[in-house]
Amino acid sequence: MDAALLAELAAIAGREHVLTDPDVTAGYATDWTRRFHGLAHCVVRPRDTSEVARVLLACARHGLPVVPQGGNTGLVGGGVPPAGGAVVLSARRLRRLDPVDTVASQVTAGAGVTIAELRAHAARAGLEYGVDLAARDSATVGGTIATNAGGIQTIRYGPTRAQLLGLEAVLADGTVISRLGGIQVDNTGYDLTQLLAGSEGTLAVITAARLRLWRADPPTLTLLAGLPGIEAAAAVAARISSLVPGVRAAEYFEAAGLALVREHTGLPAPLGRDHPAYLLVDAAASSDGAERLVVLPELTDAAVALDTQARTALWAYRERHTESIGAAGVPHKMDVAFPAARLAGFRAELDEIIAKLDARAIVFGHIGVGNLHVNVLGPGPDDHRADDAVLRLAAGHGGTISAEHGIGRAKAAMLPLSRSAPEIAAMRAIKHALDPTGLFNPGVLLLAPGGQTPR
Ligand code: 2HG
Ligand code: ZN
Repeated sequence: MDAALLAELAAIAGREHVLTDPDVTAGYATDWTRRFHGLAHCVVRPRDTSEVARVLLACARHGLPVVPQGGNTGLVGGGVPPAGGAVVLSARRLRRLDPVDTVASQVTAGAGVTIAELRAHAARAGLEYGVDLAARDSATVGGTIATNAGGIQTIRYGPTRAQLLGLEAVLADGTVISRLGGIQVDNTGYDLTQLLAGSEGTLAVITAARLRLWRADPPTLTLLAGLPGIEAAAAVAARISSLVPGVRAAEYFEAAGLALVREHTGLPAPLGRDHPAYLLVDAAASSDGAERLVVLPELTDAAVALDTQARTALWAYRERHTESIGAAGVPHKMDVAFPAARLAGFRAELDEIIAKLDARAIVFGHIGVGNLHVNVLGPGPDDHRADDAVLRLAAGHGGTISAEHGIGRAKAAMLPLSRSAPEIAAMRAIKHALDPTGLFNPGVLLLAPGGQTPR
């Protein structure tokens, strides 16, 4: 890597915040799944917005692309550099965390604050941040905005973009756009905040955000039910939502995933007997809500937990899926979503497709919002056949190829399954207008011109 650029970056961020030792940069160049890795020329860790701007200008001058990265918990290769190399701009030192505005129920947080830190900060003020996910201890504000992360509370509060009141971000030419005033209704032209949400680091580096907080409404009831299949799980989830107020999560997993979790964690069987499918529901309901639920005729084998310790124990069966699958191999992760009525049709055909590829699929997810995570184990990291087949099947059943993880590098070639040619052309026009030289995240979301052809 260009010694002159290294010297410039060191002058901007300090020598100790420009990392070049391959043993250290490897952690920034490989994603959480271990499926995606590339070449980090170096990792630079600016400490504020003006350093970010200067880093971008220096990289642009030297013609090196920049990959913005938060907690590196993404699952589609969107936050790691490509094989051709890039400078990784780690946002983890952007740790501004303002006092909570309890009158407006808002807070301003830097991109490098983790979701767990933000949630704890809000809780100390008696409020709640609407997004929660298993990666909460590492996933950052900036990364979850860039990917429009969902998580377990999407059913209640919507995805990350629904929490956003404004952003501060640095564009490719080093200019800063900032809307951190927290105005709830602002109808003054293009909504740049929402444009950057879900843009996967392809348009700007997000440095801070103004976020909506909610009146704390903690779950008081967790129910785990064993059911005959996905159709029953979707129907029971819908029925529960109509019976008890405040459903905060409606999650799904299956026997194969449960077996992996138990093997990995040593946890005992959760219910009296085994079932093909399981539904886990969190609700902010009182104990009479629990009484209303347990008499549902569909719930022939279910556990209800009312205290934190028992609730956490039930959640472990769902939350520990990702790590347990990761312990069994390098998974191919698909993150698809359907209208509720189409879930069962997709699920019924999935096994047949996977069996043909001599692989196995673990299916779980946020059934309350129609989102399934299909994790395929078996194929090598560069074998795309399972990805292609599952995503095509999803599109054929009226689904989307990404509900909450984004497109990243993993699915850029498959974007036409979910977006029309005119939509992709409009996205390219936006990309070109904001990042004319292609400084940010080449090959993520939109295939690089002249790159690999759509599959
Ligand atoms: C979850 O819902 C995350 O736990 C990760 O979105 C999903 O590992 C996955 O495929
Ligand atoms: Zn998820």
